[in-house]
Amino acid sequence: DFGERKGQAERMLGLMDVFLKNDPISLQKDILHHVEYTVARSRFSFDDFEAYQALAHSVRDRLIERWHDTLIHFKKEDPKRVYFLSLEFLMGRSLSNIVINLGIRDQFADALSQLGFDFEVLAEQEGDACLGNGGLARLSACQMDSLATLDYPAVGYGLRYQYGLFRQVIVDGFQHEQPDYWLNFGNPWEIERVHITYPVKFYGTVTDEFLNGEKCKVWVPGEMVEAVAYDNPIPGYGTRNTINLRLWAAKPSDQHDMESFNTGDYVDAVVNRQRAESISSILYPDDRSYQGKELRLKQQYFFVSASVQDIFRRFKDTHKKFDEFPEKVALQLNDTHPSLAIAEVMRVLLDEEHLSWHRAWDIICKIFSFTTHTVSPEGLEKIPVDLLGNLLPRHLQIIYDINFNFVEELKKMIGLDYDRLTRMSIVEEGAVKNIRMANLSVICSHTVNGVSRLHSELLRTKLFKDFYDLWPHKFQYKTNGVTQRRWIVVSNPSLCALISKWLGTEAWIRDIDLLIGLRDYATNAELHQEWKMVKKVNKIRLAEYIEAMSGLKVSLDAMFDVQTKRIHEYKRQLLNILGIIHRYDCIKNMYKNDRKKVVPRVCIIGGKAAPGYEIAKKIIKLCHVVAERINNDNDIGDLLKLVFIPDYNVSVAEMVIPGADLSQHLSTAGHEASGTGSMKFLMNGCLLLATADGSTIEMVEEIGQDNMFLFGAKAHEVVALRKKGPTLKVPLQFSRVVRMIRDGHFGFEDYFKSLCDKIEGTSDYFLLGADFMSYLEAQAAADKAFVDEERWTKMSILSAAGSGRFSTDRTIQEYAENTWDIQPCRCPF
Ligand code: OX2
Repeated sequence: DFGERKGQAERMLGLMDVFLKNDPISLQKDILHHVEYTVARSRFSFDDFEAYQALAHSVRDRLIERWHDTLIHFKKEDPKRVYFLSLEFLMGRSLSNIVINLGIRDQFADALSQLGFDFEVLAEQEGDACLGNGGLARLSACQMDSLATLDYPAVGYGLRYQYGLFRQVIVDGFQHEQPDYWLNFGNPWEIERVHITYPVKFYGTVTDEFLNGEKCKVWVPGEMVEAVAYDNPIPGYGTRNTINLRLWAAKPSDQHDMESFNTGDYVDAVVNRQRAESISSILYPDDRSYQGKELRLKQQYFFVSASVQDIFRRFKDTHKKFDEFPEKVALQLNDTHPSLAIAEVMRVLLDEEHLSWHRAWDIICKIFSFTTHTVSPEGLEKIPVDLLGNLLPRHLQIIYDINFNFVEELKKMIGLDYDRLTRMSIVEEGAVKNIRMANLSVICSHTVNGVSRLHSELLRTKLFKDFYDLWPHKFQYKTNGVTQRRWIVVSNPSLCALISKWLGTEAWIRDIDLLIGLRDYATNAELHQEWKMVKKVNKIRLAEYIEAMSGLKVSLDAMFDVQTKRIHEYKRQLLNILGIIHRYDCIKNMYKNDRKKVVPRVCIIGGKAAPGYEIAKKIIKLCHVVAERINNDNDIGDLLKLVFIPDYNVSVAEMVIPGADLSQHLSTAGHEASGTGSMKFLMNGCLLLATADGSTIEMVEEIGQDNMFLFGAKAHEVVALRKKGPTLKVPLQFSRVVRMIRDGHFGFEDYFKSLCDKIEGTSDYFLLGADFMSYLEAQAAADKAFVDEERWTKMSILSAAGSGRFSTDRTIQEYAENTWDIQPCRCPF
């Protein structure tokens, strides 16, 4: 107790400096101290990796100071907090981001150079934390950065997977997956909280019991696992606020399964206990379909249950009445993955806190908000009733009860429209009975958000039309963003310096709207010179990477044309490759003189295919065989090169994006909910070649159609085009390139047959044939613009200048004001 130990506390304070110092000598002392005592190497002999570890620990010490101050401040102020529940966070590396947000990067760089080390070299020693698949997971990471920077009282909750997203290695052009056991080299950014643990229950039975004369449900579990907290402090920029990302790891529980120890088979019993850890062992590598997998469901409930217990514990520390719960708690569901939280909060309120159904339900309706990232009905999560009932018997009962009440209410409102009632029910009837997680989330949340304006429109008119008609007020959207701290300041330091110089301030790093000021200099010759220099520096960095990786030397005068994202049919990497084959074919058939007019290109493709996604894997192989052919054709030289970048992840993106001239976003309109890669390219002054899909539509409004290369069918035209089916005329150019693949021009014709079949005739669901001419025209327009350097540079400046709307700072501000109803809570310096 602090009161009793007040004397000692004062003495302790006197023994320590109030804050760690950031002058060069103090920093060097700190680093050496960590070399000697944390890393346990002699300070006279340590390598780059050990230096990185010591550096990371010195940074972490400073991070922890602010984190403590923030947590104490939040505790004192007791504001309403948002709890951000997400099964995936794609953090990438942390060091550079943290020192920049703490404002001590240059000090550390100086201190290190005096010790004979280079900050950038040490930063490269860090591995990526890949606890997520793609857009959804990186969005969570960017949003955490903005929550901290904008001083919002927020806590992120997720899972601490031992194996992150698989590492992609390419062998003979084929993707192979290798495990990413990322914790092998330690993780200085997390703090293990051995005392913050919660039991998580699974299986078992539910019985009726009487408590004080009232009937209540008691869940007797069949298995118990312990959730241990690992805290990851997330610093804001330009503020002392440092918030917490709490990730849960599964450990065997001491409370349960002691029986099996008494039966005598001690070794088997220990091995059984070890199995508990498998719950948090692996991230599912498929970003959209994991239906009916028990382990996946266990992961979902595991992290939800631990988080909910943590939230209740924090609330009950200072509050007695549950009616105050909605004034203090906002729960954000990042897609349906955490939506068991609804049933879990309901269960705790009913069975453990003994609130009436009416009071508990009232609380539920006030605290949950749901964001969906999905466009297609097939992408919506369903859980077989048998599976759920077996693993979480009490939750299934609660979901049934919620559904019963909902359907009764609905009947009163819409009458006995059975089709509609069937569609809206949480329970899907059929050969396999399923729980529709999206319906559960929509019914129980006060707000349903889409991730772009178009996405929201599709939700209201298609995916959730029945619900929109019933509750129009629930539906909002928050166009996604990315954080400029990571995607300009960390990844493109030269551009960052240039922007600050021309705007005369660094304030845009917190206030992104200031970027618009660059418009005033869009035709300034001096800026043009400097802007081109920055691009060149970044292209050199990328070219060196390509050479180191593949041995291929690429020309810096060529247009660097990039498409990096998960491989999906709807994202149409295939359209890109067909376009490249077409370009190759055209060059081959040109007279020597005409070749002089060709704009040289380095086409760069990168991305991972889900391990079980055959077609996506074939696309990767196709890219390699086409590259092999083109890159080894001496007749083509520097006019065209094709490179596949293996193992695309956050740190690779940080290098690729600043070096791109053009970036491609080719999803069939109506299929990309938002897209966030495009925002990163845009901020880095890269021109976009894109369909009018997801957030691209809003980008056109910000930077103008003249500054982008748009092509293809619009979302509302896609349905009609598909209906035309066999009567749709496909251009000859398209048939010709597909024929080249079929005829074995690149080899492996048998292997690619199914790929070709998928895009010809009526099976061309993603409309590659229909959009092909329009795509080639957009490519030609990009070539034309590129040769006019002045025009290109102006377009590039205007792209960056107009990218302000696509910062997560804006997204988070909108969530805070219109969805969560929370206020900033700034920690005094
Ligand atoms: C992605 C969406 O595909 C993408 O369009 C969006 O920008 C991103 O989420 C962030 O909102 N898994 N990943 C996504 O959706 C799902 C499901």
